[in-house]
Amino acid sequence: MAARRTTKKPNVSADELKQYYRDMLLIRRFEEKAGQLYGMGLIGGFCHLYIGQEAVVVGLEAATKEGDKRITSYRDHGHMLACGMDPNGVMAELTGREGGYSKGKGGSMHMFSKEKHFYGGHGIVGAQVPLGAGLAFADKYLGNDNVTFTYFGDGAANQGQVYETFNMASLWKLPVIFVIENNQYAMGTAQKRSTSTDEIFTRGAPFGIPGELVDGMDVLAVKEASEKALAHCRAGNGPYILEVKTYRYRGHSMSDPAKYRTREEVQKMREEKDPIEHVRELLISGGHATEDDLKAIDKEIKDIVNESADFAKESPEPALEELWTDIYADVAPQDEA
Ligand SMILES: Cc1ncc(C[n+]2csc(CCOP(=O)(O)OP(=O)(O)O)c2C)c(N)n1
Ligand SMILES: [Mg+2]
Repeated sequence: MAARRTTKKPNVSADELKQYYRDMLLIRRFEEKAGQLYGMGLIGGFCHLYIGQEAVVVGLEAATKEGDKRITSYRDHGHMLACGMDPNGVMAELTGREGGYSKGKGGSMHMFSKEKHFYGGHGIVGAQVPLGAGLAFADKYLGNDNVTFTYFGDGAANQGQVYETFNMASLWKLPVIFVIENNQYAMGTAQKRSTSTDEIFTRGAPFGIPGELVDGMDVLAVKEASEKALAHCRAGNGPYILEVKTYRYRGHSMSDPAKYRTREEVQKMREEKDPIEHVRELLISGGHATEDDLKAIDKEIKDIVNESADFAKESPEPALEELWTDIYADVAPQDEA
């Protein structure tokens, strides 16, 4: 492994560090498996992998409490796993099976979990941003101290509705953290070709929303930023922006050969900035884990992912009649059993 940046000493326990390793590895291996199943024709439609970006969601989730909410774009498998959704249900949704979170009718971009406060999964770029502010509005209205994480990409950050949302969120002091997952590309367009500034986190300034830049390849830096942003929101100070700089190793989606960047660029990131390798090094060099301990974790994760793939293959296709269910909300809530 090539030399990488140093980070300050971890200010978390060995157990927490191991948990981040486990959580990031679960996302990595899950996504690799999803890529394989896609290649085998078992997953169809759109499928956007999160490989490379794992430290973003794991670091942010590490500081949350029960009741906090999350909403994101189509690159959503990592967010679901990090908030505790069942890998079997996520994988089975990818293969379009009955055991999936949307009974096999939603696919990669359309899964939800009320229990884990995960509100999707949205295919329209930027659409989840005003919805995220709406979720935060509900919590403010109810008078609790929950916070909503509203994730979107560097490309989405150029959308008009983002700024309408910034305005209202600031005006109403909504408890929302806008997380800009800056993976430096919007489909095939590099940030410098599409975006007027390389400091997207400053774009809340005209609305009075503080923002900061975070190293998204360092789970500890992300967790620290999450704690600060959460404290700001829970204290009733309104929204906060975190621009989390990261990188996706794979193409935009499974159908993208990623010809707009060089292999060397990707390789360099993998070798010098990989977020999982980073925590592995901290664990070993700090004497918190041995190679054998990490091997045992790798095996544990592999088993979970293999089980999810088996479940996703064995779960039946949705019955034909299911085509006509879950479409219109024609039942008043009190009529539902
Ligand atoms: C309103 C809208 N315009 C265009 C698209 C096509 N599209 C899908 S993803 C994407 C790029 C978004 O990039 P970014 O926000 O950086 O997110 P990333 O894919 O990098 O996570 C585009 C243009 C879309 N889905 N919705
Ligand atoms: Mg992007």
